[in-house]
Amino acid sequence: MENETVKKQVVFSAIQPSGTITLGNYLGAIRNWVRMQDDYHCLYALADLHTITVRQDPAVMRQNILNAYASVMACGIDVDKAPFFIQSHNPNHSQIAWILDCYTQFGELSRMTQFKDKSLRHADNINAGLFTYPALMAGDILLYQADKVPVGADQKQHIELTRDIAMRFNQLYGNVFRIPEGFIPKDGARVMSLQNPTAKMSKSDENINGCVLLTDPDTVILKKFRRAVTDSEMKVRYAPGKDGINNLMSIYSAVTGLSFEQIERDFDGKGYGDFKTAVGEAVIAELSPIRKRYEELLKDRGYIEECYSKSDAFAYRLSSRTIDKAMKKIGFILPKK
Ligand code: ATP
Ligand code: LTN
Repeated sequence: MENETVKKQVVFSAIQPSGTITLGNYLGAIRNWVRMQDDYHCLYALADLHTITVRQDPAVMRQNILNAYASVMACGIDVDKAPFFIQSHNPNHSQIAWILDCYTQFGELSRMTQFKDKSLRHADNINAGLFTYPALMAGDILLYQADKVPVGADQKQHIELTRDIAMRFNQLYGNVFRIPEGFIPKDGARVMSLQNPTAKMSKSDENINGCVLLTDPDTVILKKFRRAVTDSEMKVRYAPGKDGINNLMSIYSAVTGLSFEQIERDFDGKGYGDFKTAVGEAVIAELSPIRKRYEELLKDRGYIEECYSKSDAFAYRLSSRTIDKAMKKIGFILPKK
């Protein structure tokens, strides 16, 4: 009874359809999206507007959007509890992004590590969108008055900036935006590449062996773990400098719930080969049912359309309240409804 009177907090997060969803995206973000569905008012988005900061092939992009939508659903999102919409279907996102651009400083955007990384990787196309990307992301979150934003550790800096923008706006105009907090998991917040364990596992990594995809068949997952780069010590223990083993232990701990001490005890006297196989099998146990649901969902385009259409409408209604309020406070005259 007491619980019913406590207002549920709002959760918002999004993922870019920039390629096939990875084990990193799942452990760092989507697994928490699913876990939070019952205890919060959750709302999730496919951040397709963000993906055009990097040049996309139109046909591939269309396919990526549908595939990413189906993948996230397959992880266990129930759109009746947690609407999952497509960002570009709600024009309030582009609208708020422009507004927030005017409340975000050049210096702040210049300090974003993701901007620095991506401009190095795409030196031939350092466009204005890549630079102002964090203001679009801030708008996504602030439109829904979110309290919590479940993301991986790499997004922490963007969430901090979102808070700063919201506080700056509120200071000028009163209480328009709720100040959100990042919600970063204890394990799995930063899954590293299996081939280069000092770099983040990423959808857009060229080295396909470093990256475990949600769509990889079981045999491929096992092969990728067996080939994972490790050190020459041959002892399963978590220690500075053992990036490869530390990453495998973090993944194993995130999927089995075992502590590092327990893992060290269980693999005492065993080699890396046994450990890599165990990690691969534990990941297969987690991902294989998701892949099967994903394959089923992809066959039902009508159902996918139904899910995003009702989510789009919900997101539009909810976000219109915030955008109207923000625009009025700034001094715009709203159109007659
Ligand atoms: P891209 O390679 O296109 O930059 P990405 O794989 O980094 O994409 P995003 O769509 O930017 O994925 O991120 C979606 C969510 O997944 C975010 O919450 C992000 O923090 C999380 N995430 C991404 N990579 C990892 C990772 N290696 N470990 C943990 N979480 C991650
Ligand atoms: N920038 C994010 C994706 C994203 C996002 C958001 C995450 C776009 N809008 C709003 C949380 C909240 C990324 O993961 N690279």
